[in-house]
Amino acid sequence: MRDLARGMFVFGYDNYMAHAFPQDELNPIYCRGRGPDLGDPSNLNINDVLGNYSLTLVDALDTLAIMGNSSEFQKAVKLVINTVSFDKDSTVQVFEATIRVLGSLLSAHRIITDSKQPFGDMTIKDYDNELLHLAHDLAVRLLPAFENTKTGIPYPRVNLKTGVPPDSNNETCTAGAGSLLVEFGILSRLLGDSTFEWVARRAVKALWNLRSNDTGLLGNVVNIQTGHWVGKQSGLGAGLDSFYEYLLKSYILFGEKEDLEMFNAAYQSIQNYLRRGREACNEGEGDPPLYVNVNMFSGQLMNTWIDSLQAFFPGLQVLIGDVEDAICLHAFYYAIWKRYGALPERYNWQLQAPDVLFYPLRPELVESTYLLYQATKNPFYLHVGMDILQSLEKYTKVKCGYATLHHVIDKSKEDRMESFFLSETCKYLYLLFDEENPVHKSGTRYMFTTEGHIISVDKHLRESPWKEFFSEDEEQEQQGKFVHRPKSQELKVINSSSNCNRVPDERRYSLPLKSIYMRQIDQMVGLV
Ligand code: DMJ
Repeated sequence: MRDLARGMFVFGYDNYMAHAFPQDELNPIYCRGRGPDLGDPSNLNINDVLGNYSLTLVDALDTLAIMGNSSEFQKAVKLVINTVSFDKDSTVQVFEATIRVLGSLLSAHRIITDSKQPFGDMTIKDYDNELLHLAHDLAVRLLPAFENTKTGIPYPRVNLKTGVPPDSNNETCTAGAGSLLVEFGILSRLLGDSTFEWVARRAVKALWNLRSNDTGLLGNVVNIQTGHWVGKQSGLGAGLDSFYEYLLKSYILFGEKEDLEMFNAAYQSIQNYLRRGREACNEGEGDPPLYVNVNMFSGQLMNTWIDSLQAFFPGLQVLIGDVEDAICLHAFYYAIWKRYGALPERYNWQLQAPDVLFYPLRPELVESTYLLYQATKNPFYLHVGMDILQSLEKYTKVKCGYATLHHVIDKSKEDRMESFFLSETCKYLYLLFDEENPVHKSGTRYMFTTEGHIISVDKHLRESPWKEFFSEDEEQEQQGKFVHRPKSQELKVINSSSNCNRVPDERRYSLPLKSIYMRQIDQMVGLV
């Protein structure tokens, strides 16, 4: 299975290099490349992601390293250094440029400069921090998004040459504006320049201060000048997903307690208002736990769909040790996958049918599967990974790569292979089956950014000249490579009897969820 996952990545990557590079994306059906749709600047679906900066190559760098392919990694890094420039008349989405490009450059820079070189020789001859300089250059070009905003919440889009476009939209989604802290914080700490972390942190705090006094929830779309919520929907998926993720991951990386405090409060509100179903995942009566979309002010149900982005949440729950609850939500998403061989973008749990039918090769279910396997070592998750791999091969493989499913039922396709397929979907699948990978065995603790880029967690990133140092003692108390365990008084999660609610060893080789509950979930998605 590991070789199959590697083969999937290689097929997509080689075809991108052969048919699309230096353009941003591969059109895998017609075997050609695609850059920003300059003819139609309003085509945000495409232009938000593409920037005319060889996106897929940049996004794939650390996957090459994780797979131990040093010659291709070195070749790719040199290509990036020699050919990628951000001095482009491209209007990009700040969030996408940050997580896909900035994050990848920082990750690869750390891999190159790691004195231990756990993935093999990934050093670059005469490397002079070029990737860090590129990251810096990009971040400087993104900074105008944080200017002339009354709240400190950034504009969603910026032109890399000219700054915020004059006709710019004042509305942004919470995840887009509030999930920049990991990459901006790393950059600040590597450069010793607080600017980037400061603006990203100010945005998080501004959003946080706009949460509802009654429920503690945030909405999904906000006006950056007035601070009014334009979208009052609160949920775990689109518009909010990585906001929660980065509160916790910023804490893991930088050790700033305020990030953990915000995460804890957000997690509590999520449990109070979004979680429906029986109290425990694996015992008791009632419907299986499910996280729904509610009005941020009233906590009232807003609709009856969940989206595929939400499938990342069990992985986040693993990081805080709420493994039992993670098992149930993951099982729900896996049941949907089993029914369609993919995850529809939106699934209506009341109608037991998809509301939005496409599947753009997203990684979230694989990501949670991988993290649950790391936490439980239950072979069930290897089986899930195998199932996902086989469906991808069967339904999405085309002449020159892997294509977006336009329709999860009739399996018709769109000519698009998003860069996260190589940076996340293939990476998590490969790591799931590669027990001996240095990510698991090297003794270094790694954290994945929201785009799946690895960043080693070490005390140097906790040092900031503009903040007091994170205490060594506290750092040593944190154990485990993936399962971060904050101190009990710091992190209290509902439905958890302990902070790390691990699955007992005796359940390791039985189903993680009692078969009666598995069947119940299968019934809920119309599988049986
Ligand atoms: C990725 O770009 C990131 O994971 C992001 O946080 C949201 N989801 C997409 C892939 O689905």
